[in-house]
Amino acid sequence: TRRRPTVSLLDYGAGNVRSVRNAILACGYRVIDVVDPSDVTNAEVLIFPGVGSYRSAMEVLRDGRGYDVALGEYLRSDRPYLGICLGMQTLFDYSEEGIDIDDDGGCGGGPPLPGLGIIPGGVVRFDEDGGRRSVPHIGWNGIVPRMVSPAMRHVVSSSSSSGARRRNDDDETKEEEEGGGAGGGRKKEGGGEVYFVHSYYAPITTDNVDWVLTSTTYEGREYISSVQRGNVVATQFHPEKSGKVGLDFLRGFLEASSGSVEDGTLSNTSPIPVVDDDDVGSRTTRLVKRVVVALDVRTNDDGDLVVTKGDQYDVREKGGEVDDDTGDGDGGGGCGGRRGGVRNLGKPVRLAKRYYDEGADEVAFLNITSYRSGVVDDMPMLRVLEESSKSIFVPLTVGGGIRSYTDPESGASYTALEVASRYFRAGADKVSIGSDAVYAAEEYVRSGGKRTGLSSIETISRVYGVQAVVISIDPRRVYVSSPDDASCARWGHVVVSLSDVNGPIGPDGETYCWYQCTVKGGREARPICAVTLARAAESLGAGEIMLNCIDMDGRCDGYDIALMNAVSSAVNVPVIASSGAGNEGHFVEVFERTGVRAALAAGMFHRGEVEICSVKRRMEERGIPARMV
Ligand code: 1PR
Repeated sequence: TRRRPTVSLLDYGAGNVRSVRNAILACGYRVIDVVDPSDVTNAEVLIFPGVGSYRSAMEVLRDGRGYDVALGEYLRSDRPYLGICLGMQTLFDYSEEGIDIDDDGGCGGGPPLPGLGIIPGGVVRFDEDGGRRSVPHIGWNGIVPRMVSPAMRHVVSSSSSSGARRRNDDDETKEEEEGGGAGGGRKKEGGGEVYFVHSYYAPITTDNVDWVLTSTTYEGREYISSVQRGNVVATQFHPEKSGKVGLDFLRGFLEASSGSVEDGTLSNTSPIPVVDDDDVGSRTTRLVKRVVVALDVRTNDDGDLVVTKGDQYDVREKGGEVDDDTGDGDGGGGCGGRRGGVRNLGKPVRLAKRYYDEGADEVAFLNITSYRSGVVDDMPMLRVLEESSKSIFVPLTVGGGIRSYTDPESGASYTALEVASRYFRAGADKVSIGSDAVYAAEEYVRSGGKRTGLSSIETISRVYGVQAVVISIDPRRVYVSSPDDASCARWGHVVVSLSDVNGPIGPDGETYCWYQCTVKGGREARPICAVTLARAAESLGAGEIMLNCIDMDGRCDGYDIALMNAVSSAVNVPVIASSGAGNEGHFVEVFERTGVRAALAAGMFHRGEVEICSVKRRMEERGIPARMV
């Protein structure tokens, strides 16, 4: 048997590399950290999971200690290397990421930042041609192989494209054995998608085409999704976040590297071109619509951390003891008085792992009692993330309590960035900001659109990238009788019509409403509307919007279509629809009728009423792209 080489991990502390580490461990390899440029020189296999910004990555490599020289020599001598995301982008000659972007999306000037110059060409922004594309490109997309290499052999057979989707033979056999399952013998589609999250991309040029291992299409633009030459492999996508497909890719790379380390034939992983250019041109990939599961987490009356779920944000059983829980739940459902214990729907890590196995594209943990105290010392939640990230290889979001905070006992103060950093180090890929985003947006609007650079949204996105900052909006309907309601006009609230949507209409038959933002999990109403908040948050640097609706939460009546439309048409960043899903059809409806790019559900999955795979099957039947597992 081959000796497994030790993997050296180049971690410069800018984000979540825990999941890369966990993915390598899950493949059965040992990991050591690079702490000095000589560790690069002496590495058997080097993995560079670039996170953060291009500028911060290059600054670390060029900080005078000699990482750039050591890495350049390592790469030029064709030693086993896997770069991920920025770890691929830094291989190019330059990136435009360092160039300031104007408010109108144009380049504000300044030269591109030089990279390592291993691969000819540069890295440019997706909306470089006038801001038509939504950035960042977040989610699961296909990859079209242009070559076959040992690292890719698991992936190539199952990669997807809308024009000529390939099928995985294993899937076919299994499906036939199962007699077609609920699909009634329908051939399985999809599979093989991998997870992307980036705003900049490397175009294919005649100078770099012989490096291109796979290409991917995003909103009509074909670009380089992975490269390989000899033992140097790099991916724009995140294998460590791409479920089983990603782990197979990583394992393939590590196995191929084991051979090259052992017998000294350093180029034995060279890829073989399999697809000619004309063929590739006709095959485009597509971004699937994501199915997200949310786990509302809190401590129950016995002190255990449990997954719970409310109705209109009230998580207590109806009836039972007098609630002495300092107002918990009073805001959402307006249900004070006599209520029972906190609903316990399971243990967070176990439940999240089950959803990962069943095909969740993303899992979000929300600490719903974070309004009470600071979360810097929130060890249980940090442990949930640490444990989850060992066995869950899709993106993990954590929300609740992402704000600056002073510990009342010790008097120690923490910035929102410090709080977020704790969660990133524990394994989160994104943080979701609720209440603090409302305050920041109000300030932004009050100042006439000035960015202070100090808000949690700005500070966290500057260090970890916009894709790492999700804004969780908790609005409640305020009914009005006319679209021209005078007070809405005065405050700039966006009024929508409810004549054609799910859920209740106003108590006096009103068929219009605006969506009032709340803080502290629905306990306090604020003067800003959800659309204004979403726009302001995007301007401040949010990369995604998780759009709840207190009126629809837990009702199983479907999403608030009017709200989803109002917000998704007002911003360019992806919107995740949330609150109200009760069956597969609700997912189809929100994807068909609105511009949301993901849909989230909680209760229906926790109660075992609907399975993730049946949601996705229904989506595929209706022509909505889904990641089939
Ligand atoms: O304000 O930054 O500390 O964040 C607090 C976070 O906790 C916010 O993301 C807020 O949405 C969440 N939260 C606070 N209180 C509650 C509660 O339920 N009492 N949960 C709460 C919000 C909304 C979704 C829910 C969907 C889908 N939960 O997570 O899972 O509505 O549910 P459904 O499919 O069953 O209808 P901060």
